[in-house]
Amino acid sequence: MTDPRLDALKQAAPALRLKTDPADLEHYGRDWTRRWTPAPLAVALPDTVEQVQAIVRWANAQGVALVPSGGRTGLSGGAVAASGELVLSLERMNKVLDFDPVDRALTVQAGIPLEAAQNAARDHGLAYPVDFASRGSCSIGGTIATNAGGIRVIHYGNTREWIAGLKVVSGSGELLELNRALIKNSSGYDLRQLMIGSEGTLGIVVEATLKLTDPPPPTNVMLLALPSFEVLMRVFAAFRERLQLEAFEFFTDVALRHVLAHGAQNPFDAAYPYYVVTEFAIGDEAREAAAMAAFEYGMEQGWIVDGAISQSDAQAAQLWRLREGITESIACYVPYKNDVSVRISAMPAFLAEAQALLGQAYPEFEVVWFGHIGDGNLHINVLKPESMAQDVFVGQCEQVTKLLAGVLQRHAGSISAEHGIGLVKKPYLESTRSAAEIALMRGLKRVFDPNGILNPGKLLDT
Ligand code: 2HG
Ligand code: ZN
Repeated sequence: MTDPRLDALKQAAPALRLKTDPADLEHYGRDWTRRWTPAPLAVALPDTVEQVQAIVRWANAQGVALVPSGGRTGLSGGAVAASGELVLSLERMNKVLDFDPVDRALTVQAGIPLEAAQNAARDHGLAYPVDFASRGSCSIGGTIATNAGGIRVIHYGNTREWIAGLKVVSGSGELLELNRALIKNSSGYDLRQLMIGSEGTLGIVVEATLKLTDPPPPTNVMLLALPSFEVLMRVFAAFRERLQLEAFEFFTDVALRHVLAHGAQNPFDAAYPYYVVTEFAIGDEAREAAAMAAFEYGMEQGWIVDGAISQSDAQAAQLWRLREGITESIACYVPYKNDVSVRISAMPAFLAEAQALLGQAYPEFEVVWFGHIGDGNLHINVLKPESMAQDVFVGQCEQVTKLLAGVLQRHAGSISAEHGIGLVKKPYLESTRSAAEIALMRGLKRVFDPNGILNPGKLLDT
């Protein structure tokens, strides 16, 4: 017997695809956090904006919560459906709708994978520069929901900088056309920017117009070995002063060991405690000389103890794998993830305090440090010992995160740099946002989603 609410949905949108098989419910009900047991009511896979609107109206009428769903590569539980929600998957709405060479803009449906949008931009001789390791699986809608960052923020900024316009279905089912891809538009509140990073709690993004830019310059990739954590920000300052950086990423020997165990190649014969992968523009002699000068300066200062430079695209990809492969290589340990940020200027003091705290708090757990150090963003993954129950492990990590949130607050940082708050970071939101801000956020939620059907319990308690 089908649920009468689903019968009503079929009547409201007869052509809508619905999935209710247990395997589908499990697949679509979880994201990469793997902490919650998926338990959605069903999965809806609309093909059109009208179907999305019909689902939202039905959800309001029936009092069913909706979980907007893209590639579910999120790491904060933002796309988890564990309480009888309807998963609204945008995966069938995955097309490029328009390219405008004059505007240098690409209009896509929200379910298109990031990599497919990047490829479409490249086919037109341009680039969509937001980029990170899950590019093949995540969706543009998901990157908008979290204001995703990634490995090129240092040069290009976050997703927020690259969204010219959005079509969004609000919590009451209206279709909003936000900013209509205008460059200049000083006509009141910018609701497009409000939607970016709202984690599916204010509206469902159905279409986006992406700004495109010139293709990236020719680049080279260097792997640097560093003797200590303390020199990291000095190396960054020296490289940023001399080079046009496209990326500046850091990881530890612990991270490297995991990636190597997953089949990556180590260009060094010796082991070192800290590493940087940096990509920078080349193309003329001056730039190439500057890269060598930065490296030599770091060696002279004793801040760099070894280095490797890519001689081909294949070698560049090999060096990148050492950094981009980290998340996958430790996924089997169901890590507890921190994704924190401070201003770059606050990084040295924050790092010293965070290292002291975590060294003391986690004497028995393996802790993997890596991240977008050039943006002031660190990923600190704590690995669960095999013999420890997941809830005991998470409970211990949550106690430590409270202390880490205190350190972040003192350094005016953020508990979520780029993964979003979702379910995982919700208890610590007050460390980053003031009570007045949170009250305003709640008010906005009520305006856009009066019946609280959009991703309830994510980001804010309902
Ligand atoms: C990355 O930078 C992603 O590779 C994932 O943001 C980070 O797994 C993580 O903690
Ligand atoms: Zn990251």
